[in-house]
Amino acid sequence: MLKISNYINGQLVAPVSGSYLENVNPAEGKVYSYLPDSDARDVEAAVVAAQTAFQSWSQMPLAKRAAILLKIADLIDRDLDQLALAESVDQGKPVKLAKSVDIPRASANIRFFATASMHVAAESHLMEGEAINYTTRTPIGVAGCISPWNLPLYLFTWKIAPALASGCTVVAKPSELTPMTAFLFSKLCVEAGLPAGVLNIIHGLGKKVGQAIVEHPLIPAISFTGGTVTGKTIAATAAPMFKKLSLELGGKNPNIIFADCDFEEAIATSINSSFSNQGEICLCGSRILVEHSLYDRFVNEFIKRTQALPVGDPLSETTRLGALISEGHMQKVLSYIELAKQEGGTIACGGERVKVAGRCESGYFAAPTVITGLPQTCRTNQEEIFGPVVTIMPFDAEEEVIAFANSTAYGLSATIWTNDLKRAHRVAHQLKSGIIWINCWLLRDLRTPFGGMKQSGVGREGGWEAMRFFTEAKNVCVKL
Ligand code: TXE
Repeated sequence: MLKISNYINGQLVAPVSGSYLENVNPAEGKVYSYLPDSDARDVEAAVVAAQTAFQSWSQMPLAKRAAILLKIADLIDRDLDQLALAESVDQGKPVKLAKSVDIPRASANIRFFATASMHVAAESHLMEGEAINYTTRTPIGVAGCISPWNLPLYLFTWKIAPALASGCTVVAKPSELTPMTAFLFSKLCVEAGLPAGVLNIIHGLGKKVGQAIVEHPLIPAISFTGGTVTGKTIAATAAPMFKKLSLELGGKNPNIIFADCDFEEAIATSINSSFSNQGEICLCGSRILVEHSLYDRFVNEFIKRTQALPVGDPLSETTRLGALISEGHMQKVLSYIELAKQEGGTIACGGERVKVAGRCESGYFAAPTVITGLPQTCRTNQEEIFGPVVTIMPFDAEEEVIAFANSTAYGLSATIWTNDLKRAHRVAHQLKSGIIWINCWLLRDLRTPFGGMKQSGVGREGGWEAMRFFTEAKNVCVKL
């Protein structure tokens, strides 16, 4: 069976411990490869390599640095089919989704930041007749990038691309649940001629490898996407060391449907925003709030379409929902459905594990689930489930739905469906979320700030926000 390697100082290497962890194909519930069970020793070797490489990488002419990154992006496109298949097998998502979204986005991330780096300009502030200030932005050094399992290569590249494009070198850790595409990516880096040590990828557990990266005194910046609980641990470790932190955490996003919306668009997009990637996207709208006069019609149609969604083999072209990431995660999702029942909710459809015949009979599949009849304050409506489970609740007034939408500890994204232009802006302005979509969902311009308020995170990614994160500003004041 394939053994995945770490990527340190330009070489594909085994972990120092010599130990490996099992990597499971979630659609089959079977081990299909092994990944390094790395520890602080591997991280140390990676940091030494990254520090050594920093000197030349940070000083390389921008166009040359960008050319290497663009070459990597081209190689991702060349290997689209192979990478999409690997992502689907490793993660459980439909291969069709990996091919149309995950992998194209990975190369787009790299291209976006590689070219952006050539457009960076310094700021200058003139103090009339007195002095001139100019501000330089220099790469911060070795950046630590820790990414999750839901959109593996997509989010891995979203973090490392701005770091590398800014001139930082990187020690990165993909999720131990989805190491495969990062491993294939490391081979593409070798092929593209990325200088040794510029990017180092260490596989293994969060508590060992992730923690060692966060604790390392020579890594001054940590960019993390994952759960809010892990985010808190990382912040607690990094804050006393005065590290720069970018945290993209969970969400419990409201999807607000006013009665004057375009019904067909609202319903079709809401099906996507509820169940894409099995609901394992931090931006999924998990609380659907529908204006009373439209409520019955919306719920009936939503349930009908949810029941028609094909759940099954991720490798089938017709599958809309593949497998959940792990048995543990599937149990967590199912336990929230039980909780919803205890809290007085009605399971309008779904609510159970799905058994898929044949190759996938032991896979971790759950039916897309719609729950009604719950109060806003219950745990089901307050906690992130991160699976194919949505609740639908009615509302009467605009002020009421704004209060409902803002009632959780999270504040990542929100969607508003209405044809009333003034109301759309008014509501958007009052929602405590970092990302608002009006009459659309997941329409992403990579230049825009990306991130959440409250417990959904700290800082913003995207565009210049990300480039600024990986650089240090220095102001130079010259007396005239
Ligand atoms: O993620 P973790 P988990 C949410 C979702 C999910 C919950 C828990 O609700 O059910 O989080 O998922 C690394 N120091 N999201 O536990 O642990 C880990 O190895 C440093 C939302 O699987 O946050 C992995 O690489 N790193 C989310 C990464 O953190 C540590 C996407 C994320 O894993 C670490 C995923 C430590 N102490 C889950 N412990 C989103 N925002 O999109 C773990 N890691």
